[in-house]
Amino acid sequence: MTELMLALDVLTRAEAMDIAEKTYPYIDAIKIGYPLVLGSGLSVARDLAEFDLPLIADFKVADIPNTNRLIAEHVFEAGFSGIITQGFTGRDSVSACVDVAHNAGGKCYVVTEMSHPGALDFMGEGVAERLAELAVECNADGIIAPATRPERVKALRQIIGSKKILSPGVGAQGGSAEEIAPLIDSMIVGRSIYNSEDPAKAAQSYSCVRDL
Ligand code: O7M
Repeated sequence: MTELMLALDVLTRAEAMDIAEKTYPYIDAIKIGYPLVLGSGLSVARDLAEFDLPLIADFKVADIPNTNRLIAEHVFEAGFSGIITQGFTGRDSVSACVDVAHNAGGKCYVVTEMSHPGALDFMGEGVAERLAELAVECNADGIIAPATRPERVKALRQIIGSKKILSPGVGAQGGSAEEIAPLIDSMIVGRSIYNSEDPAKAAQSYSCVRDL
């Protein structure tokens, strides 16, 4: 089954709680990042805990190992169950996030190739494969790979085996839910749900592709 992860990139706590309230029966996890946390504070994680879903911190952490560790400790103390880190900072920085996550009983995911067109300026074929290898070597729980390029997801799957693939880019960025669902473990969807006139119905429609 392909899970549905809501990218809750709204700007206020009130909007976040409203969208989560409407969609939680149809989603498997919530991902929040800078847009919501800078608008509402890290404590929004505690409010979202009421929906009893895995909560992933998407700060795409990208610093030296000590700073990564400090960031990751804040994240897990705040109540998140997972963290997303960049991989290009190298194995010691990635390992710092993985270690804190696993010590807290949480998960760590590594960005390999991003979903937008500009990602190919630096992160395309070759680099993404190396980042996926690094994710495996560092014992990360999975990778982020682009729903906008299913053929790249297939290539990265060869490297990571049964580790998780979390994939953004469906809907607003043009990726097809039906095409990507069989290739991944979790589909990350934001605007097509939270900007919809009926977020519950939109989430439900994405959750229908789960079993493809
Ligand atoms: O469905 P959208 O386009 O509104 O939102 C997609 C979400 O996925 C949004 O939170 C992005 O920041 C995130 N994302 C990408 O869109 N592309 C990537 O390559 C990586 C991410 C991401 O989640 O990285 C962890």
